[in-house]
Amino acid sequence: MNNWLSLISANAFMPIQGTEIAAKVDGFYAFLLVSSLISSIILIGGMTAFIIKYKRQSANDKTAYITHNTLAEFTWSFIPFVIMMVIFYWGKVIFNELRAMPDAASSEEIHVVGVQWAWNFKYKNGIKQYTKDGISKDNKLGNVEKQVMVVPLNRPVKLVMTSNDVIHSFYIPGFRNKQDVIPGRYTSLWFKADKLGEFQVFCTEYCGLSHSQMPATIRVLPEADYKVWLDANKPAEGAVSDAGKELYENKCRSCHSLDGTRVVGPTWKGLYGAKREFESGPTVDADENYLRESILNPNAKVVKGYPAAMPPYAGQLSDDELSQLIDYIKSVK
Ligand code: HEC
Ligand SMILES: [Cu+2]
Repeated sequence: MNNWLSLISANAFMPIQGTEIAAKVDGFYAFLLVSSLISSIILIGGMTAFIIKYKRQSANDKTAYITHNTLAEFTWSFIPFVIMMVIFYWGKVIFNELRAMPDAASSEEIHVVGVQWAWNFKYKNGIKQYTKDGISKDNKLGNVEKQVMVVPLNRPVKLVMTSNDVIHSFYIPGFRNKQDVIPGRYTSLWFKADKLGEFQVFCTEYCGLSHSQMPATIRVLPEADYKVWLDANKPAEGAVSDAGKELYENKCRSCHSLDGTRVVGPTWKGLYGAKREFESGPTVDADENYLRESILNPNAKVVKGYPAAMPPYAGQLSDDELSQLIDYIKSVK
């Protein structure tokens, strides 16, 4: 059923389905459309038929005295209820699938930074698809270079996203997937492209003058071509400073080890993804947002068994330095 449903909608007015999930979203959407259409026909058709059939014929026509009909009322409540629950459940299943990050996705992680008005991308191996200086205040006519995010075919990709200024929203219509991008916080999104080609990215959170022109494209390449692209564009050895490591050496090393030993603070070994317990409050998983908070505002959650001895780094580190440190912590396994 999903198939003919997604066919109707895909052919009618949706962009090409670039992922498996896109077809499911379209199937769901077509179901909403078709079921709404059928209900409208029944409702409006029935209403019209009754208007004609029970039209007052003469001055003596009297409306029968009817107060209620339990069976009719139950039926017109229960059937829509069942349909609503189907819609709710179906929507939830697809939503979960869109949101649940597969483990494999973290092996292909790309940083996305929204700025007024462009999208910047950074790869694990140091490739940067940045607008000049990472910002583009002057994109008044949308004439900023278009950033291209190159991704492999048939492999899940994880985006870790943030914003330099205001809220943006990263929307890939071809993948039927979208996520807000928020300053001071990381959000994430994943997809597995199963069609080659180029897919348009839109910003879907009104963010100022050139909002409609925040340019970016996702280019899906076969695995082999993707590898070639990665290698060809990789910054020269030495050009990618081990910025995160350097920051660690300079600022954090005195209190944090990499090998599991306890110094002043907890070791970073295996920290990313681990369950953290605190002096007070519930436990959390150490994800990007936890790491960010622990660096900027360490006293918000004090790790159990440790003194609140870490100085806050809010205002001391740039966004770039922060993400370099977080990447570095993530690499300490
Ligand atoms: C003066 C010592 C000190 C310095 C310097 C220091 N930290 Fe800490 N850090 C601590 C202590 C103590 C804790 C545990 C108590 C807490 O959670 O605040 C901690 C906790 C953390 C945590 C949470 C760890 C966990 O196990 O959940 C992170 C992440 C962190 N620090 C990152 C950094 C980074 C990045 C730097 C360098 C920019 C840094 N720290 C510099 C002392 C320090
Ligand atoms: Cu925007």
